[in-house]
Amino acid sequence: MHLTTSTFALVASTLLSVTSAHSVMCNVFVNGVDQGDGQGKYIRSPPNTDPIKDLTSPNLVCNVAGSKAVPDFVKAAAGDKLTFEWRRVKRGDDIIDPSHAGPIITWIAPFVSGNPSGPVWSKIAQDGYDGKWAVDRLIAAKGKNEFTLPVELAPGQYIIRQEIIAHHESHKTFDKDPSRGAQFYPSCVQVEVTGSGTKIPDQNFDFNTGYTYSDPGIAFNLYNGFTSYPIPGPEVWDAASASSSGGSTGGAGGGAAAGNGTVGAASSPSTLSTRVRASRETGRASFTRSLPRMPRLEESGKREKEQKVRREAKCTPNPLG
Ligand SMILES: [Cu+2]
Repeated sequence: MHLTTSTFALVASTLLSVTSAHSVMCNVFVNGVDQGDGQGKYIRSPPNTDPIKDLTSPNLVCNVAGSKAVPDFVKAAAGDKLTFEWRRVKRGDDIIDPSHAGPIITWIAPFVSGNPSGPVWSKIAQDGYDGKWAVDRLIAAKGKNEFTLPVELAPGQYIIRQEIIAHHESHKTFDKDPSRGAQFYPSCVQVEVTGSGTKIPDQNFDFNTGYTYSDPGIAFNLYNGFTSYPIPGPEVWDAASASSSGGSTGGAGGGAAAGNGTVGAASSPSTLSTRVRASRETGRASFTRSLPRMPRLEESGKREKEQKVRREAKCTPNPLG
């Protein structure tokens, strides 16, 4: 089969627009106050903006760099309004290609320095489709998605994971056709919560088992005259009705056996973060490593290339506003 030059150009430009049409979270606002560029600082930023499509991958949780803690935490109080900003590469760019129709879902889990995989997540916000998609609203809001931290949330360190799920290729699923499938753009932010709340999120959702290729909110056909969209996962966590964390038996994140005969937890820590840390360190040695060093320029060429991508994806303030 012969392709004309113009066909080649069309194909090339289509590929280019697709590969450059992704999005990445850049920074966070707390009650409208910009917390500054968060990439690699308080956001576990991936080295590129490629989507995750394999539902069994550990990268589905916090993207490809999600198992590495970053140095900083966003400080916010329970009840504060958080705004997460997404951009294609950097501030001042476009947001995300409108073809990437889909929901934006926000989750929380107790902080761990490693990959927060397993049944530790609770949904705290979601936006799907009501004639317009969450992604349409994201674009209209110049890349910003707002939600409120539950006022009942117990103080401590958490990871807040926000994902865009793009459905432009999810009429086929990744397990059947790896060139297709729902595209997940997960981004994880380290947040230290203050306040006098007492509730620890307890939905215990596990992305690697809770999200499936048969889920109608994942195997979703955008080109079939749909009128509604079932957002995947549980309903938003009902903090007001959740049981309080007070008392020595309140294991954070569900299944964590905090305080059960382990040295680190013996003193009945008073905050979520210390309790979680105690159970992790005593139960799972792999989580006890110290904070990772930042990538170094003099390391391998591959690392340099990743660094270059990361630098290009940095959210430098836009001088034009
Ligand atoms: Cu994309």
